[in-house]
Amino acid sequence: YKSTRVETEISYSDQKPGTSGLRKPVKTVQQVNYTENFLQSLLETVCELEPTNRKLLIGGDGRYYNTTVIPLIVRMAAANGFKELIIGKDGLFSTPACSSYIRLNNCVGGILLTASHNPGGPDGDFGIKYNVANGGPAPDSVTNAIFEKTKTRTFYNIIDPVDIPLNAIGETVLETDQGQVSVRVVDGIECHEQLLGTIFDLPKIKSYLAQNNICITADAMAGVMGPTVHRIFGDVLGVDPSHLIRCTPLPDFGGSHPDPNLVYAAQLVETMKSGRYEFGVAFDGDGDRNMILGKDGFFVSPSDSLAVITANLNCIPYFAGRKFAGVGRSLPTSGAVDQVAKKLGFSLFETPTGWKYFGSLMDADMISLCGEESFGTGSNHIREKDGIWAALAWLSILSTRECSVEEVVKSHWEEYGRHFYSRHDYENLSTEQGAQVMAAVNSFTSPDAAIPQMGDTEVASCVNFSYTDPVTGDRALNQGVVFTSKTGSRVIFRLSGTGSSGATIRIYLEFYSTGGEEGDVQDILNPLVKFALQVSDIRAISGRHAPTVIT
Ligand code: VG1
Ligand code: CO
Repeated sequence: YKSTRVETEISYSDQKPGTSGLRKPVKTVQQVNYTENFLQSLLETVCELEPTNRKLLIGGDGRYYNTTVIPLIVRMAAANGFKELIIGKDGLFSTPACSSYIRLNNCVGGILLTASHNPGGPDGDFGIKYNVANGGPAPDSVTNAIFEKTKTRTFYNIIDPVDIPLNAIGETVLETDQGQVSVRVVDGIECHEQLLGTIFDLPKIKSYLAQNNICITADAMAGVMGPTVHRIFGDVLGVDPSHLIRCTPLPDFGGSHPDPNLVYAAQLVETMKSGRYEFGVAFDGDGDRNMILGKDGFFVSPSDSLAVITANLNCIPYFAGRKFAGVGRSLPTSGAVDQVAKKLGFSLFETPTGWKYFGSLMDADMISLCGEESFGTGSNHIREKDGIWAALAWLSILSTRECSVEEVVKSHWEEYGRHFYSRHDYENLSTEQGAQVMAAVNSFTSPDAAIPQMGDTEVASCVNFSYTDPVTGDRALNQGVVFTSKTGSRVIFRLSGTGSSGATIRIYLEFYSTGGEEGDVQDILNPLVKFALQVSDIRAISGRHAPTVIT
């Protein structure tokens, strides 16, 4: 195979990776040289940062266009001096499985073709994300270096077309003018599955389910987790395959929006309401997110999930044998876990949104567990959030405590108080409208701004959140505007960094009660919603009367 340096006339100015990689409509990515422009910049950056290791993982969530781009990555990586390329069978590798594989097989990193929970198909989104040698998403310093190169690119390197059958496990050795390149197609599940087997007592969970006749169900939302769900829930835990739904990965996720929340995973919610199952879980397109439901559709908010797992570490064998370093949560994730950390004496870190900020804390052994309100939970076994890990963590708790999801959560609220929590998203505003809303709320950070009351309490502070990584010293500015009331309620505004066009404003609402308060979450949060509408003027600015999605 001969390599060629292809001179290009077009570079692109819009290839800045967001919260979790580059995400664009498929149609955008199909522009001339668009993918090549990004990939060459990425590959060069990797070679500059890591001069010797040339072993690269290539995986993805199975969405449309992945199988077109995978051979392109092989050809460009080979032409740029990479020596060992590992690809998941059928191009599939869930995000947590990628993280496991990179770590356990000493890869320099991995290119993950995923736009996670964004819809797929020819009219959907495409994504390219880079993970570094620790298995976690590339930090800002790396993605910024890639972005700088994309803006002025004039060439890319590529070898002659190759034919790698992605549906067969095995090795192909390419003889190139750069030397030999080994391309291996591997089972994308095995490594992750084995790792999970060392973390949990799966036989114990299996016998608990069998002995108590407990039915559980899982919905993979036609994303990449389906085959893993069949292996772990089906083969290992003995769940009848008829209870495992949407487990065949589809390029367009069956037309669904593969985001496991109450809106998009409505099918699972309905199934759970039948009362037939004690436990239900849904995963997103790339398998890193999870939604946990109990019998009759009892919803576990992701922020509570993190707090509950932290309070029940003794149910998970992995934590029994090691020192527990501390917990991390993203800024907008509720303070439920803070209460647990305080009581149990764990240190707590509040980071900007996005998993990449947890990686350095884990590498430095400062946190062992972390989570986000956006249905992400995980531990330091890898450097990504891990949907199936979260499901198994919950099943470990249920089988150790021998009680229901609802009992676990309600007893948690009794002990620690309850954080009523919701997120209101206004999707697809124009970029200008998004900027206007953020400017409106940001104006309250000025010391002489008069801030209205939040419900019947005064606002104690309004800050624009910035973060300094305690390990690397890296700074992240402008991560969200936070209003905190005198009683600890919070209203936070931020711009989403995963959309593929326009602007999405996320409004996070949190009210803490120790009084055993009950009732509809949205009703209880209503005074905070009113406050949010008042300070942001979002309805007038956007012309919208309601959020697009409430979770
Ligand atoms: C969203 C979530 C964030 C999550 C990110 C990636 O980002 O809010 O918590 O880490 O998606 O998740 P944003 O910038 O749109 O709010 V995933 O499952 O795409 O890898
Ligand atoms: Co995801």
